Amino acid sequence: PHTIHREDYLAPAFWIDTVELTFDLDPAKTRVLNKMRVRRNTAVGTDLPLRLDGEDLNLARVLVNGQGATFKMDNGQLVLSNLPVDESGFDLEIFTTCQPEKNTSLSGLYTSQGAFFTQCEAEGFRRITYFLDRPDVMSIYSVTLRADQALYPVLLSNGNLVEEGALEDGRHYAKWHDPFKKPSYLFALVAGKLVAREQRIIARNGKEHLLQVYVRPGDLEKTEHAMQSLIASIAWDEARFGLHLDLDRFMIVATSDFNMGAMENKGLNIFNTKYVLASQTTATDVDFANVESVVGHEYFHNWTGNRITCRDWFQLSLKEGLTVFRDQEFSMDMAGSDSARAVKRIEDVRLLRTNQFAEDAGPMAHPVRPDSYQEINNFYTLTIYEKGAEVVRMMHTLVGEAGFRKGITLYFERFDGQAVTCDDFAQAIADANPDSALHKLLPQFKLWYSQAGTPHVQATGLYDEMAQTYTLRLTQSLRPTPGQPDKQAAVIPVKLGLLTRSGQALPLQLQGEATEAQFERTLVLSEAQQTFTFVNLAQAPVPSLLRGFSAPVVLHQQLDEEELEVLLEHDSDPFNRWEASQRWAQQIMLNALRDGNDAPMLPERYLAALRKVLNDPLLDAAFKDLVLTLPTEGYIAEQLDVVNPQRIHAVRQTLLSQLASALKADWQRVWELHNDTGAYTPDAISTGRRALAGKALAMLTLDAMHSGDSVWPGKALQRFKDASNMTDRFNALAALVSARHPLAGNALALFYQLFKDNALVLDKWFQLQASAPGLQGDALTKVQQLMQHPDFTLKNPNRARSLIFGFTNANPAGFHRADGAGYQFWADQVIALDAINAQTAARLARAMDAWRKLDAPFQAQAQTALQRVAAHGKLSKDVREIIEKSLA
Ligand code: BAL
Ligand code: ZN
Repeated sequence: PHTIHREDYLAPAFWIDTVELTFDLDPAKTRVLNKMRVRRNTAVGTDLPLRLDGEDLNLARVLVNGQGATFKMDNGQLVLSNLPVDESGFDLEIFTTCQPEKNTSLSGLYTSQGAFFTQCEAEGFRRITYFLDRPDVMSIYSVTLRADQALYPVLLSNGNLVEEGALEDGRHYAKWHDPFKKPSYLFALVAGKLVAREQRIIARNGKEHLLQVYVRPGDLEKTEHAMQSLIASIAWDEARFGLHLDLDRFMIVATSDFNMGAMENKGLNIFNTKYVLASQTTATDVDFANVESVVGHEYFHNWTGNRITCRDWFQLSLKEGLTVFRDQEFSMDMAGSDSARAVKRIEDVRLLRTNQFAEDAGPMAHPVRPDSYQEINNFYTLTIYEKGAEVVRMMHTLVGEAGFRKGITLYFERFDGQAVTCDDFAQAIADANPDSALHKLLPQFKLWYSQAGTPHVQATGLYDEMAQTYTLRLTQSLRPTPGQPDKQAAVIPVKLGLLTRSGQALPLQLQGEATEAQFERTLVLSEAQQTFTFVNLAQAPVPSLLRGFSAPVVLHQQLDEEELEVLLEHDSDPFNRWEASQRWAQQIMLNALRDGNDAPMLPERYLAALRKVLNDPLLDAAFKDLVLTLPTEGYIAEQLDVVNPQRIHAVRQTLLSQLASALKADWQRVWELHNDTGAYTPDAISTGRRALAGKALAMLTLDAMHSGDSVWPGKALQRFKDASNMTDRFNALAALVSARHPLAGNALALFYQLFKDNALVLDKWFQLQASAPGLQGDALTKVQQLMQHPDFTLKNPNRARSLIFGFTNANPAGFHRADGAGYQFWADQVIALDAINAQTAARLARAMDAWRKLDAPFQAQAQTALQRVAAHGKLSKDVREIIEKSLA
């Protein structure tokens, strides 16, 4: 397989200034006429050939300045030589056809439920026409769509509609023009029977815009939340960053067949239905929050991604890390209170620490700005997105909110309309803040872009009673990752506070500093080891380090029960309050695993602390829910060098049962206080109440399985039947299923009957069963039965993900079997899916990333399954890259 290296970047040999595309849309054979104005980039050379990318295209004609041209095909590329040597440019016309209905890869032009959609990022445009399919070639697009009027009444592309009308034979056309130059990956078209929710808005600058959310007829009433989220996103970007909507018209279109969550095509965002459709009876609170965040994310790309794009795909995090940071901040601002912001931060950190840290520790570890890849689609990763967002967040921390905004302004002053690099971004933020630590340490800070892996920080504190000082020693280290044996010290902002044993904040005065009471500050760790001495402390403090998770590192710290209790009860930083509960539970679980004890007991002190949280009238329900959630099995596995998933599961289940029984009276009180949420609104407070009520119901149902009580399972079933919203209904169903209660079977059957016509709800039904322990028999058998269900298909990514990934990624105890049957199932599905949709198959392939850390019987079985996939004759390069890196 061919590896592409960042170091080999060369500017394009030609520019394509304008593109006129004419599509005759037909599912079996679509004709594409592509007229380009091409100009040589003489800075690169005057004799280089023009090499155009193409894939799965039938080529009919190539004309240069209207004349038939000679060309050759080389490795799939169309190569034209003997082109004009100067910059005056020439007309290039290419006529091709493609077969959208045969395109199951969902990349390029494809059909879904009788409509046409495109997905061009990263390299899908080459499946539509021959082109310089790279992000640094930016062009002005004019697009004419022609199609049968009855079958495809709606014809959409980027930009503004300039003309539409009827043609012969029942066909019609629409012409679109996008006034902004863009790379090919942002091209889009949609054609089909769709309806739109519309809203006209007036922006702060007085300009009117038309907003549209297109869906299939019947789904219109589920688009209000997406529209409101879009309006809120527009207002937020104006208010927070001074970035306004630059288009007359902004469209979102939903499709049920989509590889990603959504795509930020200029003016024509295409979304997975999962992130558009939401109604209280079909979508959970989590779905509502996801719609808001993904609508925001794609909208924010309009500036960070579209107006300024990436020079090459190695710079992907330039737009993704920054845009995730922006959507995280948007969701926090929308959530409102400090406590609700902290809840969002905790959720983001949980995802990062469980999944991105695992990526950093596995065979696919790569820097935020990778150095090489075989298949770029494999690099739409948590590292690029979530760790990339943390890198931006650290810059934000180092320069402050006002400084960050200045940096963003400078970034657009310098680079609007260009394709640039991560270096360009960091330089702009630093240059706008010349007095900042970021500016001073910029070259070293940028190691966050080039070094893979998660730094570990060891913190030790020493209190000197005589001197009344507290010396904090911070030591950092970073393990080797594939291709990077030696690592350098990173720049790590450590936000911290010090507390008394009774929970009061202590003033933070460093040795040698003038007295000035600060109760929170950010230390910058930039050497392998540094010590910081705080003075004037009359008692030994309890350190609250890495507040708000100020850097994406693993923090090692010895905290005893008393210290954890102080932090959990009193820390002014809600993130670290939550973190104290997690550290405590984690210590209990890791000790049990280390000691070979599958039935540990939760200490009374820990239970008492949790009880206090649960009954604290000042804390939000959402926060309580998070504190009362034990670290996941995946997170615990992350902490271990040798992983036995069955033992982790056993230990966690034991503790969960104890949490259920020891706090039973509290759970009952919580349920009584929170189970009536009134009229449905997806705001942070109501969402938190429903989450906590759901947790209480799950705990009480679980406890009933042990105590033999039938009251709570009965209440769960009743709630399942009566619920007026999907969150409550689904939580009740999940309570029965997770507890493996006999009532679960009937409830699942009823759920199916109620929602069998709603694809997104059926996905939940598949996912819940796949991720639960088997109700009767083992989980794998259940999954295999569900594969035979008439509603199951591998061709729809959402459905495949819900059932197969729901099992391989969310059901460790079901998946990791000593007999290897789970891994063999995985291998079968990777191979089957790869023949249909390589991108989705490659995602599934990654379910085995951590196989080398598995305990002996699992590891050998996993290796056998991986080797079987590797030996398969017809693997896509997507899957091959993942499997080969896994086995390397
Ligand atoms: N650019 C791919 C989808 C997204 O990150 O928005
Ligand atoms: Zn994005």
